[in-house]
Amino acid sequence: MKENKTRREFLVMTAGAMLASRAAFGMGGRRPEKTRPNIVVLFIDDLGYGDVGIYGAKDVPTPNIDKLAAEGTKFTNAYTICPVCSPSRTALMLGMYPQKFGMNGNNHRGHPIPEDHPTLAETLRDAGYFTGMVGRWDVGSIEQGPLERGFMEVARRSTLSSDDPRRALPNGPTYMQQDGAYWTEQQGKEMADFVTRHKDEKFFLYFAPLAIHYPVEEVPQKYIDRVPESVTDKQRRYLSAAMIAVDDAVGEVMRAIKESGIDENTLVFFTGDNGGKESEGSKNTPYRGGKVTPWEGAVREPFIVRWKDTLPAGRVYDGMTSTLDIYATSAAVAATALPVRCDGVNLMPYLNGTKTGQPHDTLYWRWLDGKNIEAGHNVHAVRHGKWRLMRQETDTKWRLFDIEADPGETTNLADKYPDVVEKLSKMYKEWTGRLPEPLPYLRGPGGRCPGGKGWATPNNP
Ligand SMILES: [Ca+2]
Repeated sequence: MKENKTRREFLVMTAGAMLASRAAFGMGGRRPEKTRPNIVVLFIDDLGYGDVGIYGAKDVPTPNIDKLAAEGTKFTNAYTICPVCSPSRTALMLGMYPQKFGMNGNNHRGHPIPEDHPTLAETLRDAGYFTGMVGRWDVGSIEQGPLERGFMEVARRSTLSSDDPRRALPNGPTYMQQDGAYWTEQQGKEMADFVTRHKDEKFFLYFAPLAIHYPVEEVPQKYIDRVPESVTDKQRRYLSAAMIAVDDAVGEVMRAIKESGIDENTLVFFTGDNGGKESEGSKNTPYRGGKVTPWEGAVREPFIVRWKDTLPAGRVYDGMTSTLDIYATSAAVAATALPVRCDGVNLMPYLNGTKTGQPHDTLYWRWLDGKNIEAGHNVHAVRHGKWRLMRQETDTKWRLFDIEADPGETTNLADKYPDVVEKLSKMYKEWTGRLPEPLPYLRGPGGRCPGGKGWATPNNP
């Protein structure tokens, strides 16, 4: 990131951003340093709506995540912007629809993100935050790793040696470290370590574990032993065990935050990058489908926000929100300007009751991974009010669902409500009409994360 470009973009402050900032703080200027919170984003890979206890998963014990919700706000109408990883992660890090610069699917992975678009890490770093990442990246080009795009520390991953027999696992080894440690468990310790070392600074911590992405079969037996006996499906047992490990990691970082005495001054987000993969044992109940499907379960996500003593505890919020809002909310609480090209909304006024109505009236999806069109990998969708309009590339007509009355998308209402189809399809056409042509398929590796073990910094990558 070129410093001068960053500053130029920061200077472009809209009246809206200033007002939102003032509304969030109930004051006219920059928030006093002592009340700007630390920001923690817990972004779980392939997290199904039905994979979290507080969201109805009776077969997955997630006491630490459930506690986050009990002490904060549980969202019931929250979305990610894509049914697959890379566009979703890019949207989180840039606070905008990546379709606005041509990225529409994982096949666009590896293209650079615009140099003059500061990432959330760059924005918070420039606002005085110490920025750290634990997990995977999958944003931008190979040259745009997390250390190049705003993170000051990145927990390095280590992998098994080439002669380790566990390499024989299908798709593995992915979760096991060279010393036999389970990566998700190690990452919980790394988060706690980061919090403890930076408790006296303002920090931004981004946790993006591979879990609960496949291959969940690598989960150690000690986690499988904690899965309720009532879970008899083998794959669901693996997935539930992997989710228990994620929950432990969430517990680790929350313990470190509380023990460091910064509990009331830390804003925590918890959500996932896309819906759960059903063939891996995930559930997206009550929604249909999951990861890499055209259905609601691909993009509806658990979403929890916790800020002790600033936001009320135990609240359920049903306003429509997006992962895009994490950037906007973070910029507001950090009292820094939101880049004008961002699409998200500052959620704080909605959560503290100073603003009513919907954060978003309409959300759009355009997922293009068209090498597999027959499998439904090209999806166009609009959510507006209670309606979900959706069309796969192979469809000749739009499908329309009342997603509130029919979360399982069992009844296509397109013929019954042609006026709604016309209105929403027109809105979609106007949205896509403002987008550039999709980038060529590249299917590159995305941004790299440093190898080795321990903490990497720009001077020690
Ligand atoms: Ca994913």
